[in-house]
Amino acid sequence: MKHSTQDLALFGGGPAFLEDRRVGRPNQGDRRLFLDRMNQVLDNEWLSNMGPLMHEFEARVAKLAGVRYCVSLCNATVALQMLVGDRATGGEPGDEVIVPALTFPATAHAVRWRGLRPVVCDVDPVTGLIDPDRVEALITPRTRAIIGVHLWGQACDVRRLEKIADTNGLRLYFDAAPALGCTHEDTPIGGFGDAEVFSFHATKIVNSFEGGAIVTDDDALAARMRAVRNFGFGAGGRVEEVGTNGKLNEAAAAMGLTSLDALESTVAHNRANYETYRAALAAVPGVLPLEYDARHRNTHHYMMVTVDEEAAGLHRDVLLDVLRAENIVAQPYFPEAMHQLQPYADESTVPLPHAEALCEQLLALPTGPGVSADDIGIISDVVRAAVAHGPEVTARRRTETTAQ
Ligand code: T4K
Repeated sequence: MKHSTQDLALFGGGPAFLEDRRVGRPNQGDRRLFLDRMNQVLDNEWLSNMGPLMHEFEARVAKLAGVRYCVSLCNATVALQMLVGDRATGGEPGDEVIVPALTFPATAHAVRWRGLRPVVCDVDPVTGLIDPDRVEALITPRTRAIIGVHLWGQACDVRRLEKIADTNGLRLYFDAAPALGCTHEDTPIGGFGDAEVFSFHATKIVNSFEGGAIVTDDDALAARMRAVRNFGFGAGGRVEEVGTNGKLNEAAAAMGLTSLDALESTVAHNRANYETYRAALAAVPGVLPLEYDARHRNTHHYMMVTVDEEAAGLHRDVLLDVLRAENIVAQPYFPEAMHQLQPYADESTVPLPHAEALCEQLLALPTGPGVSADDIGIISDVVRAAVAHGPEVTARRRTETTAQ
């Protein structure tokens, strides 16, 4: 137990952990199964270009997402670029795509990469999800599409966004990078809008080292995306689209399948961790676990809290420093809103106060199968000790940082 500021590793105490506890540790599944699959890949001598494991992975992801088509890809950023660049999005350089202010930079980068202009929209102050009321106000004659992001596995207000897109003749895409296995009410995330995008990056709930997918029920779109990921070659072997190389290789698919095998046990562990954190942090003022709408299923892959500086007596970044010194590698997801990032800083003309406030407060704590209930007890104890001495910790941190 840590009682005083002296006990904190930041000020000379022994660290709570000798080995890091991290956000984003890969869910690798059963290593023996992965190695069996890798042997199969090597025996097949088929390493990339739409191999059998890639097809198996696509079929399983499509089933999980409740859609007809899964087009697997090398990562989610390329998937978003392909959708924004699709002819159904249309648009001339400088045309606009509405994106939320609170997301990973990839969402806006994909738009800019295709020569369109990301128009940044503020978010709901509690969920951090794109706010449909504000979306409507941003639509202009140059708007071509809306991209909603299912942040932390929470479903966007999909029905309202679908209505807005329909009424205004816009394409609607969802960046579902953090939301595989989550639902909107009883419907799996994957089938909303014109298409959704998953990420299978190493840090995601299902990982394929690097990987992504476009999922959709639109057969023509799926066919075009299959062509685009393979240099534009269509089903007949002729180049039909301006393409890229977005293929998912067989080693990635082997990991993806193995990680997918472990999904349900990972979710069960995450859910238990979430409840343990909630109980352990209940009496800590100002450090509030995000509460999720119980109508939707969340995989609890991210253990998000907000740190209210006034109530906790210390800023999120000071708590982050305290935790990291203890080898608790929390993450400030996200430290800056989209319009605060250098490439987009000149573009926003309206204030985005909700996203800006959340970027000062949000913190992801370690969870996942490698983090036990005992670990959470220790992590929460450090948080409690830091908050109990919030003003003193803040003052000492400031003095030490100034002296460095
Ligand atoms: N849209 C959204 C909404 C997204 O969140 C993302 C990705 C994308 C699109 C783009 O998807 P991809 O193109 O990547 O498929 C990480 C991930 O790199 C990024 O994929 C993810 N979002 C984002 C939320 O998290 P960083 O900058 O935090 O990564 P990094 O290197 O700091 O690692 C985070 C933690 O994970 C660290 O504690 C280390 C740990 N880690 C990481 C890797 C790679 C491991 O323990 N093992 C590993 O192999 O972005």
